[in-house]
Amino acid sequence: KFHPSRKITLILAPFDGGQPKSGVEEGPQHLLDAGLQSQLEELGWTTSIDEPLKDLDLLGLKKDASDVHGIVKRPNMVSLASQRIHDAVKTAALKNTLPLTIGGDHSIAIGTVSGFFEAQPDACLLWIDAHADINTISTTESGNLHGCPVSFVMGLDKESWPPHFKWLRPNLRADRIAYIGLRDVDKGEKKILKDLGITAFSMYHVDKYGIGKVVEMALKAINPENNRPVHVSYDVDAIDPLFVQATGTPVKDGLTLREGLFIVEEVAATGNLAALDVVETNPSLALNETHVLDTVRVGCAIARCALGETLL
Ligand code: 5AB
Ligand code: MN
Ligand code: MN
Ligand code: MN
Repeated sequence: KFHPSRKITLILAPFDGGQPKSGVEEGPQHLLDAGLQSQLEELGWTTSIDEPLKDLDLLGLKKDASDVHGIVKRPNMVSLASQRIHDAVKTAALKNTLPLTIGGDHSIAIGTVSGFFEAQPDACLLWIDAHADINTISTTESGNLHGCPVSFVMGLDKESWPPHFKWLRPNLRADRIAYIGLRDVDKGEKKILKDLGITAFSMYHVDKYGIGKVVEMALKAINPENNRPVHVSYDVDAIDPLFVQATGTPVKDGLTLREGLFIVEEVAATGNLAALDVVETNPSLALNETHVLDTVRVGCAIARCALGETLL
């Protein structure tokens, strides 16, 4: 319904500054090499590629030990990258194309979510992840900004923000986000989720209700009339490491591959998917080539299922 044009803007975000492990910046190229673009075209989409981080490379944006703000690592690098991605996503959405952003680490969602919600203020967000990524500058113990994007787009603890994020205008409300797949949530994050009454389904809920009911409840909470554009931010570590080995922060006891794909199949069926991120594929962390191929194939499958591929 939101995309009668069936046009995708593929936004490549080869970025690793939100966490310490290198290799995650190779994610986008691996998905492209695996044929992502032609797979989406086969589903009836036209695709064009936008590479917002090419310019940052030209600017010589590298991991720099002096780029710190208290415990927070690389605020300047993350801010510059996410601002560029914000602009790319917003522009793609305003042109009535569907922004599909391929990461890169999950800090880039500071840009994807804030940019998409500027174009579509009525949107809602489904965050598929083993982690809640809602640490604030005050609660983060790692200082890695890929654990913080949700708190930024919600404007939590804004007084403590590194000055680099002055450009960012928080635009996500607590009643417009729901989580599925959680199983490694920090103490401070649990308190935030509880205090703000955020809809969150952990693996406990998936076991208790089944994935079908969980997806139904999640969508009902953030999109009761099924009339809002849906942004899905999909961290591949939501899926069990049995299927997704090549990722930076794997957590056992996760979604099966079918459960993981079912979530986006259901969103596709609503007709309201309007933006998608697929992040945290890190080919360098695989033990062997099969693991790389498995993980990259899962990344492509998430995108295909979200964009309309069905089993029958
Ligand atoms: B990911 C942790 N909560 O803040 C932190 O992979 C992990 O984007 C964050 O979900 C994981 O460092 C970030 C311990
Ligand atoms: Mn803006
Ligand atoms: Mn995660
Ligand atoms: Mn994440």
